[in-house]
Amino acid sequence: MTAPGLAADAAVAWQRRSRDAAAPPAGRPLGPDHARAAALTGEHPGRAAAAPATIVLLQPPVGMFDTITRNIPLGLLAVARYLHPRYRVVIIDQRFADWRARLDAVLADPAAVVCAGFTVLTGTQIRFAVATARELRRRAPSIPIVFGGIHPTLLPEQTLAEPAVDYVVVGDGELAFRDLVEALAERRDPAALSGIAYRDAGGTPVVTPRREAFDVRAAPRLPYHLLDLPRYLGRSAQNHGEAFLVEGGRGCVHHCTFCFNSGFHRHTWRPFTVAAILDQITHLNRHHGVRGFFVVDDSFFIDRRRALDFAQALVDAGLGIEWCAEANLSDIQRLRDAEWRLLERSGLSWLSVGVESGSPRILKRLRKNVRIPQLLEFNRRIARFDIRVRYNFMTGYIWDDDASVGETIDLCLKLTAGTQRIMVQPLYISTPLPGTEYLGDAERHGFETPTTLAAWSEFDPFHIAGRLPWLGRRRALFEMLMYTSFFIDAKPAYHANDSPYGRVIRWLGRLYRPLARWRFRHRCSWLFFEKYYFRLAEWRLRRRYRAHHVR
Ligand code: B12
Ligand code: SF4
Repeated sequence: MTAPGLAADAAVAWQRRSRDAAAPPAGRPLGPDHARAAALTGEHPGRAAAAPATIVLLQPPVGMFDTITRNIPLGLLAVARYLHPRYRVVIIDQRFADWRARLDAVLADPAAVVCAGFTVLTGTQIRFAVATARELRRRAPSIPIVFGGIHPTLLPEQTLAEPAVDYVVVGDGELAFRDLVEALAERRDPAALSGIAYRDAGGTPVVTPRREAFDVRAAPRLPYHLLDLPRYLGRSAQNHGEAFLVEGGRGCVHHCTFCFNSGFHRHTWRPFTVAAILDQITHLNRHHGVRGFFVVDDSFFIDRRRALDFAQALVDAGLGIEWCAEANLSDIQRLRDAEWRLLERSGLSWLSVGVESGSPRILKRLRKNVRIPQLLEFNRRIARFDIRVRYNFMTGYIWDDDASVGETIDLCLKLTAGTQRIMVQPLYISTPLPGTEYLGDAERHGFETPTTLAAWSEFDPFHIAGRLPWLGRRRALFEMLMYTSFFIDAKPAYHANDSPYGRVIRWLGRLYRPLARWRFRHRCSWLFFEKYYFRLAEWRLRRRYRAHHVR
């Protein structure tokens, strides 16, 4: 039998290990019989006496966002919760300069490594993940390489066309990856497992049936000690001082056509319990001094009762922390003033609300259930509370015309007028992403969907415009709106850090705001120097990557 999904060298190594399977080497996890024997002899069950086998998990850089934030690699930590302590789990974050030394240390004993796993979003992360996977394959051909996360889940076959990828974990990684690791460690053929993809003996990708969604209520606490936590404290991309990621729920019941949720979570939502979210927050606050949290849950307010119970629990716990969350307007506009006051008291300092366009016609196309009059009413109400709001907008939609762009510009300026607390997310150019209905719309309008993993690596909002045929000569307009929108409100003040460079940015941002708003309103691309600010940021980022030895 040939090992599925293993590239040639790795397959040879797998077969060699399979032959030796009867006597697992010291340091390897034990099969059930050995585990029983180990329990009898008083050894730690499931582990040999020597060092446990290693699973190495890699977080590649994300792209431009690395200039302002380093969120914890939550996806990797989530899968690690079922591996540790049975295995030695090493999480390597390539956004930090020491990643290569840490990888070298792991590779000093490649035979101890059961597999290497990468987390991969669509966009820049793919480039770094593939480059590192190829290097790993060259240096340690016996180590099976696994890709997981949103992009490989949505396009498993295409991901497997990359020779350096042996397996894809499809969907929630917790149990599927645990089973795959066990199979690899015990030299079993993983072909029978659900929730994975591999290449068969002939090299054809095989995607096994998807697993049932992971029951998040059963999830044990994350093994935070696997990370060097102080590195992740501080500024975040959420326009907020500190916004440490804590999971609050998975999926979303809404049907927005551009969102990964329909392909990945299939319109379902799985909430963590209030107790579980609070437990993570309390632990992080008490033991690691974290004071600001971002509750990752695309539908946090869909169950109003749970959201308010969470707020009450925070008030009762008296931790004095701040938190922020994402919200759908239709869910939060029902909240009463007393409920907003409770949320305010609980430390809710930020809300991120998806609006997406100022045009009712476009909103209908996107199946976004936002009504502009209700949005304006909400905006007036929320101003009474000490809660900041960031509205998310995009432009460059297939159906955007002069009128709809004008409606979006007007709405952004109206919502943010005369306040430091209300902001819009930069107006990124809408990107057709895998697994979305919008990608189908885009194809019907002449968009060429990438056919390789590598081609998807160019899909980030800063570099997508050239690929969207419907933008035509208006590309410059949409790029101008994207870059200028960074400066039309108080964003620079929130994003800039306390370094001398950050202080200059903050000061320049305040000075420039009226002019940026004027440019934005009048769609003026003349003397468009904002773009160079981002070119400079990109240049600084490239230098940093080079210094970190990430290609
Ligand atoms: C935090 C976050 C970020 C962070 C970085 C996240 C990271 N992983 O590095 C920052 C702020 C930097 C960021 C940036 C961007 N993001 Co973002 N972000 C998120 C957010 C809010 C939470 C991610 C998270 O931690 N989820 C919780 C964890 C537990 O889920 P998970 O990562 O999916 O992991 C599970 C599985 O996927 C799997 N898994 C994941 N990794 C691995 C690895 C292995 C080995 C295995 C086996 C399994 C596995 O197992 C995990 C547990 O079940 C999501 C929204 C969401 N609901 O997920 C958007 C989201 C991921 N972002 C998205 C986007 C579009 C962006 C941006 C392009 C935004 C923008 N407009 O500029 C940029 C990326 C820029 C670029 N491409 O160059 C999209 C991604 C769509 C896609 N096709 O990839 C999402 C889904 C938002 C959305 N609704 O569309 N983002
Ligand atoms: S409400 Fe937000 S998370 Fe839900 S489908 Fe729409 S865009 Fe996606």
